[in-house]
Amino acid sequence: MINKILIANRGEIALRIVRACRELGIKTLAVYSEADEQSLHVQLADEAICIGPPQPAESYLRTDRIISAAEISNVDAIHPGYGFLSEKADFVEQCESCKIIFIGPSSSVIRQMGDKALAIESFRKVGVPTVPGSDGVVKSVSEAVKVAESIGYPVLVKAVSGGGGKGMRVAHNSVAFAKEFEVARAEAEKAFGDGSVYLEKFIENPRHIEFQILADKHGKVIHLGERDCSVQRRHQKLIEEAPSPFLSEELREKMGSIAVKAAKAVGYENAGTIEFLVDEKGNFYFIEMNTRIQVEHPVTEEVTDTDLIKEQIRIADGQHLRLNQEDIVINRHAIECRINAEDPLKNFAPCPGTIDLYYPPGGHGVRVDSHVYGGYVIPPYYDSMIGKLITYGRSREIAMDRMYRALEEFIISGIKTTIPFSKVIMQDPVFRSGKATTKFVEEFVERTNLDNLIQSNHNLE
Ligand code: MV4
Repeated sequence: MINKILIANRGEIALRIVRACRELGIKTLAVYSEADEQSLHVQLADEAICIGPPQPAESYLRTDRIISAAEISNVDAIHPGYGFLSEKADFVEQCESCKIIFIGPSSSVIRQMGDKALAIESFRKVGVPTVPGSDGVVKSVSEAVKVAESIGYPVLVKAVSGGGGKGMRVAHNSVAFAKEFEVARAEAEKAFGDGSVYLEKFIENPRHIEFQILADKHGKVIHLGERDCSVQRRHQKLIEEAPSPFLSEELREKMGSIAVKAAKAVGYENAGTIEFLVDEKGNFYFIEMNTRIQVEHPVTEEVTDTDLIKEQIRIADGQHLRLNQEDIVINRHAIECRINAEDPLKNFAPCPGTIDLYYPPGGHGVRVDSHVYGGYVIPPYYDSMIGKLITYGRSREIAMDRMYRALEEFIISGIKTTIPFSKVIMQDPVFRSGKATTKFVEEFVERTNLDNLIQSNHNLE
């Protein structure tokens, strides 16, 4: 039985985990850096231990200090949240050898899915549709050119250790290809210490649609439908929603059952996400599996009425999934806007500093997941997301109108945020029509006079 959990994270997700534990009657240990002493999760956890200076490499990534804290405080399990140690197979191995439950899949599945080419191969073998491309890693330029020619341009070179868009290069013809191939390999070597790359046909204007799955330790796997995360800027998601406005019920069922099949094939356990690209014609291709809880999990929670963090904990505790696939009936729509401390008028430059006023919105169909408050100082050491605003209702229309209303109500002063930007998107005809693809934000920024819109929409200061 899990009695106490160490939360190896910070910010809103750490607070989210504290809340789930409270409802389950599980004690919590927060570990925090010197920059996060005033954070809400530190104050709300039952115990807290400082694990070092602000820089992540000196605190949230220090596995030695985190394992020591776990042992001193006698915790049964560690919840890694997202980012930081959540997908570090070596850390999970350490937990396994110390008999501390890692709330997530096994180290071996994390390792397998962390190698993107191996993940694709594992799934392709069992009939999951993947993008036409190389059979795993391509070692030499001469071999790569041959494969690229047979795929047909444009071709994308991707890093095996990449993900989230890092180390990706597109080539539109054979002349450009040799150069992009070498650049991608050098970038991958520099960023990940692993220059291995693989090739895929470049899918133009895709949608990013990901399926949430839950798998218990007893072989039961279900999916909780999809999230559409097409509204991204430089591989940072800005707005996510569930269900996708693009999928037909037929396509949803097909992709969902394939996601379940994929998870079963690799012996997956705990919560996970199967990412697909979907083209204009409705062809879909597996690209990556995320072996963690994701930032955007609340939209799935709101449309399926589940608590994914609690489910993760119960699964890690060895309990049987109580949910059956038939229980997952989605008749609501949810949208999430990430609230980042960034200035949309200065190319989304981070804006750390002190939050002066903080009045979050409320009312029917509104959820705010955030660790901040009036007077909170946003440290400059971490990513700029300071919260998530989620709205939901019986239809997409209602969820969007509610989001606009909630954004309008949201007061955060003292720093710049992405709130006004999201407000403009909520009124945009392309977004409202449900036709946004991964090209949307770029095109939107180009055709929109943000100066005018943000000033006329945002009468704070
Ligand atoms: C692609 C692609 C087109 N074709 N793969 C970017 C992040 C990483 N998870 C995968 N990514 C892409 N892979 C093929 N074969 C286009 C993207 C892509 C993208 C994907 C999802 C969301 C936003 C994106 C923005 C640019 C490119």
